[in-house]
Amino acid sequence: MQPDTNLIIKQAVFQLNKKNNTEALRLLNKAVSDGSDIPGLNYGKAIAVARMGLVNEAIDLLQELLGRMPEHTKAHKLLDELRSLPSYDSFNKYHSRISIKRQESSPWLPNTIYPDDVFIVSYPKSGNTWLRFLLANILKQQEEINFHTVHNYVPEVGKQDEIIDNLERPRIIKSHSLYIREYPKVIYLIRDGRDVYVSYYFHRLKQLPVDCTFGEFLKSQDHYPCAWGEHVSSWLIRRSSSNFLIVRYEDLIDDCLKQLKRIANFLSLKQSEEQLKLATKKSSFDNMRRLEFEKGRLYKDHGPKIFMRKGKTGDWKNFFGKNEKTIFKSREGQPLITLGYEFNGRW
Ligand code: PPS
Repeated sequence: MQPDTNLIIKQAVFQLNKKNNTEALRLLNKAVSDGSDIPGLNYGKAIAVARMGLVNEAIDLLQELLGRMPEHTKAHKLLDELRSLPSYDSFNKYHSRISIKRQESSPWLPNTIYPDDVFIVSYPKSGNTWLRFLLANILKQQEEINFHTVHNYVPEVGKQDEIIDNLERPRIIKSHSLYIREYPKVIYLIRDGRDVYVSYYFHRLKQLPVDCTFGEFLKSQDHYPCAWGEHVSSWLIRRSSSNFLIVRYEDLIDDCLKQLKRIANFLSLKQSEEQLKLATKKSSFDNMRRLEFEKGRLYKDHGPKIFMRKGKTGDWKNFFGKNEKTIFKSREGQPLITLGYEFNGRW
């Protein structure tokens, strides 16, 4: 084992003792992806995910560990403890906010799940529609993809279930679900949480009291399906899995074609570079904005006034004063650092 990996594991134990579970899990996953093959790492991961309310995942980790180290007494003890919880559902109800969300997550499942299903998952306002346009433009090159037709090729779970039932396989489905293990293959789209909340504020403006400021919206619990940080943290558990791809909104802005190649590779799509280029052109901000203005969109009544609002990174700087920064940092400062948007809390 590299000395660096030793240090990472020490840091993970430190974070675990401080109950910084997301950070501990990130470090343990890093140790694994750096090549460390210590079965005992699963014990630390199991503690972290169990504390996050993901009991079944913790049980899986412990079983895997005990398969390799049957004499690990602490793992046996924790496994017994988790199994003796009154029931998974009651544990959810009383012990973990994340799990309560998971329990409510059946609306996030289509009628049937196939092993080749792909889910494009994101917290709201992270650029999901952009990704849907990109993929629909790859899959249906002869058709005009606009805000009325995109749902026919990349429908949203819970909203277009009938379309999903009749979709050609492998199906590509949009979702805003918190972590859910049933999704076989996932592209998880991430955007800087500060920009997300600004975009979300404008999305919700029609439903908010007329005098609601951005700061008030940020402070409220009125964020569906949860706070941004909770959403991204819940999905990081799958970070090192081979059927999980993280795409960043900021990278799409930077070099959309490069990201589309990564995505095409992940989905084993055989399109040529020219075809991918064309899809990025058809899904550019300006073209999607033109389509919104010329052709309109679904759900216009309760959605934002203008969906294609700015499409920029760093717009948060225009909306975050001292107060907004304090609110965000205290609630979601850590995931921002974990995801590499900041190095520390001094921003
Ligand atoms: S939703 O309602 O949750 O499905 O919203 P979502 O599609 O995830 O995110 C909407 C934001 O993505 C921006 N967007 C784009 N940015 C750059 N280029 C393209 N092509 C693009 N398409 C959508 C959209 O403008 C929203 O961000 P803001 O910051 O509000 O402009």
